[in-house]
Amino acid sequence: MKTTINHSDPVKTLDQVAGNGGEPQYQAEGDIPNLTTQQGVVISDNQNSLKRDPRGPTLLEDFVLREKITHFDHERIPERIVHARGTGAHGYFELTESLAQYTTAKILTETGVQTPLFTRFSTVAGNKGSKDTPRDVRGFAVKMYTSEGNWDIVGNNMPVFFIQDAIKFPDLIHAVKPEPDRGFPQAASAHDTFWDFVSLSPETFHNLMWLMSDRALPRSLRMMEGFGIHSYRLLDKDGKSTFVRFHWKPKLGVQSLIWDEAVKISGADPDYNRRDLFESIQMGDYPEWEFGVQLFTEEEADKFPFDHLDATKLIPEELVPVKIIGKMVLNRYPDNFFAETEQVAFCPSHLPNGIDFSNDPLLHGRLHSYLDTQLSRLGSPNFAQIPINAPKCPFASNQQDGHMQMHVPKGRTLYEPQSLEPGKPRANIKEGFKSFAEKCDDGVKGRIRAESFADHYSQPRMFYRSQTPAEQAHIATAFAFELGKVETAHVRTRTLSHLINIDQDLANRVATALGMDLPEAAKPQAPILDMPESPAVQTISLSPKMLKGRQVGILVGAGSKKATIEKYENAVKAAGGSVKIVAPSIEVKLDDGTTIQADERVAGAPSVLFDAVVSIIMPDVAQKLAKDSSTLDWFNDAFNHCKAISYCPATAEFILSKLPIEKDEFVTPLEELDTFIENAKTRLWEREPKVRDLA
Ligand code: HDE
Repeated sequence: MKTTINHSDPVKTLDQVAGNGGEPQYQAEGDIPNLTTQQGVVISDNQNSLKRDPRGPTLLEDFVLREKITHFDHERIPERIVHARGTGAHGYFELTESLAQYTTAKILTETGVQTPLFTRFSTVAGNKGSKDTPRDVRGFAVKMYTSEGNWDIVGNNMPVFFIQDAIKFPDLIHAVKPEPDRGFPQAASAHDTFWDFVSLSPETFHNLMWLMSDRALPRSLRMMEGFGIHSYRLLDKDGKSTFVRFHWKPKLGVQSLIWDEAVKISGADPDYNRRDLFESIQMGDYPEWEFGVQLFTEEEADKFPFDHLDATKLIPEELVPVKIIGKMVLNRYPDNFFAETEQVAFCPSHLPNGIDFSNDPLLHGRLHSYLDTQLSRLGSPNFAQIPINAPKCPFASNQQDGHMQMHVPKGRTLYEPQSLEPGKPRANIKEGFKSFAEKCDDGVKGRIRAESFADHYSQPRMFYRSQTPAEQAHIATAFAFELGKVETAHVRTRTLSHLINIDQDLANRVATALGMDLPEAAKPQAPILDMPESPAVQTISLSPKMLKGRQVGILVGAGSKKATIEKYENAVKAAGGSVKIVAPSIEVKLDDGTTIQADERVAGAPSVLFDAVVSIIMPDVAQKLAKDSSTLDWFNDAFNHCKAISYCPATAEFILSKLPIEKDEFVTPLEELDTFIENAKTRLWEREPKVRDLA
């Protein structure tokens, strides 16, 4: 609650220059610096172009106007082909347990050192201006500026990918992006071309299960797990290899939105996730993740009932536990979105000596793609010189010329070997990057998919069967929603034919919701296994019961009791949560005569933006608000989204009485503050089947 209201305008008084059509002039004065052209020439008038006569024409001679407009015309660069919409933050990585036994990479062996990093989160399908909360995979890309060169872990918030071979990637993306003839839908997989492609590519079904689950609707970027997905190698000083998969585990646990909530948030606040990241860093509540590794040998991998080189397979944490060895803290929001978040260039091929690639064919395609895409996005082979991309360790290469060289390199030679400049950098066989000396069997060249990649249903089955009943219902409902948007009947039927192989119950639920008969099951290419359940793939059980990171909306109005508002505010904050005050107006006079500034008007801050809601209003305000549909939605949605509601007598009498809100244990009167605080830490999932027709 902000109690001080300051009505004075902080902008300095402006000089009004007479005789200029009444247009005000904003002139530098005192300690305000001069505005200049890009060449440093001081600009005298930034409001009027140069004219032959006050009423025109405008003169071509006006270099100030032309420079300004020309720069403006070129202010956009191509957005990323995928992952166009994103946000990021600076922070650091700190190793807590050394992996010296497995690798020579200092970032994984020197404990206690804080390595600077930049992390960018993104959605995949939508364009740069799309919403934050579609049903989608989220990108989770981390660039660590290690003392031995940049290390980019370019991962996602799901541990598997849709396809096994890079050659299918352009088709996957063309299928999910807006359909080429009509140019829609934006940021949505719920359309024919996507389901047509995936139902013809059964390898996609494991990732589809994750996409239809709550993991595709993160409540906050701070509440997402991150996965490097592919197997990589760690190499020790003797060149011995250990396979590794990388994991980021959020300190706030994994928390998700409900689909109906996500849909409404996309209208109320399309920047929901990026605002949350910005605000949490501004508040000093720094997002944090543990860094973990799954380590395994080639011999162990040979015994897995799947091929770990196949990116559509996860390694169950119950089979190979995640060993926590470090942490990431994000503690600084970028100063400039374009310079940093937009220009950051991640490449899975950026890694220091001691870490190496596996033979995952999807990874190999990526090693080409990212460098290639930077050339067209950033427009120059010198993109590594942009501050956000530049290594923070010494670097020297013979790649010098090209667009936008920012340095002035010295010397006569630009080649190696050379003998004219003995002091110039050379390769170093001891410290330099070494690839794993892999023995290659006599193979047969060809466009071949390994037999060991043929099982497409066992892991999706494990995923579904590992979920809680609420999550299984969400998955089935999401399939029904998406397929409900598919116009072509045979695409829906084909999708059902795969779901039968995953789980009969799932297939039945989706078919019933669509009113369709089940077709014959698709023919599996390999036996389907009943793998042990893996609780680690759930969402709800990974959501800790806590208020930290969660936000409570308090509805107040004229005459509301200041002492009660403060009591609630303090209790929420003491439990680690944050508060936003919502009111019918921005300035609100309370019972003690003081005026406070609300954070939002009720019409601009629907309850979908909060994790729990409180209402402290007087009878006259309640009577008025009872006629306002956005206020009625405020309570109705909070109830339908299984949230805790704390109400005052006036709210109960004039508002709740009009709504189909059942007073269950999460709908409590104001006096029960402690109960509300406990409830606000979670959702009442048992309420969901009463308010929503789940598949
Ligand atoms: Fe990407 N991906 N990808 N991807 N990807 C890009 O690179 C690509 C894949 C991921 O915040 C592009 O700079 C191919 C898997 C993230 O800037 C592009 C294949 C995973 C980001 C590209 C994949 C990812 C990208 C577009 C199949 C998880 C955003 C812009 C072989 C492990 C990074 C860019 C950021 C971005 C290609 C598959 C994650 C076109 C060809 C698997 C997080 O190069």
